Amino acid sequence: HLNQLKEKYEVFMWDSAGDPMPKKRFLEEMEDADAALTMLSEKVDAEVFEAAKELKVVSNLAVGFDNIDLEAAEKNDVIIANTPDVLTETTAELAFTLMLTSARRIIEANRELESGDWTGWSPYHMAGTDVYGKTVGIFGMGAIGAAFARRLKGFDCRVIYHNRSESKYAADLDAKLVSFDELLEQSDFVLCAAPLTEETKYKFDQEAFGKMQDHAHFINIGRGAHVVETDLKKAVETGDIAAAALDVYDGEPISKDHPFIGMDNMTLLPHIGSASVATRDDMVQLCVDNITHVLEGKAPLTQVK
Ligand code: 8YV
Repeated sequence: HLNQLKEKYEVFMWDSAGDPMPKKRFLEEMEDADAALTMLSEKVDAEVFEAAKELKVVSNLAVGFDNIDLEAAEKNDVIIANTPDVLTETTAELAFTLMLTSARRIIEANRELESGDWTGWSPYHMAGTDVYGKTVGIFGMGAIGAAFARRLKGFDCRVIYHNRSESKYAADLDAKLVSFDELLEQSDFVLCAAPLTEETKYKFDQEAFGKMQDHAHFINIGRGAHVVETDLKKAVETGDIAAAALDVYDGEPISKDHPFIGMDNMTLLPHIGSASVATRDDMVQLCVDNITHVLEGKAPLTQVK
């Protein structure tokens, strides 16, 4: 896909698998750039928009765009595009994987086996909890939340959700809109699938975890900054909640010294929500198409409002 850009335009590429691009270098590269294809690791803030005099479009390889200062983009007349829809089912699958992994203590069980500590069978050995028939609360019933909820139907779950208002995605799902407190109090599993905004930032704090049931599992595929991580650690340690399953962290990547590492009732993944080969192909293609559309004077396919 990137070759399509190289055929038409002069392209500078930073190896994103290595160290993140230093801010100074980013600013230099952006000085005469017409377009930028960015990821979460690039903070596209007011300073970048001021420096990028030729910039017409920022095409973000993600559905989320909390790494981009939308106000500064608008002020500088730069179009922002993202990659919604193409990653919906893949990300919902990962959320489901996290929920089942946490419920059935898969990481803990695998650790036991691999460390040679599996000594025999007993009735409650590695006994987890069922998802079948449970109440599942979704914080952020957008496209991904709804795709997750559709999967819950096969598990005969009761689905409740919290949004600012009725979600257009919830109509055929038999999912009930509830207050944030009701979501916390009633759910056996809570999934955070919301976009990160000023309103949703650090929404899951000590008070929120305190309201959850002590057997409840918390799953996060949104953003790490939805959660006060020290509060989550305490909640899991003290038994305020049973377990957490996370794909995202407040400050990524995390190292092996992160306080969550090694905890039995934590399922931890390195932000791979949308990481299937087919979906990543689609995301990159959409990013490229969004750039070419704008540079050819057309509207991008998926513009951030
Ligand atoms: C991206 C994501 O892969 O879409 C999002 O918002 O978090 C992931 O799908 C990640 O942001 C890399 O840029």
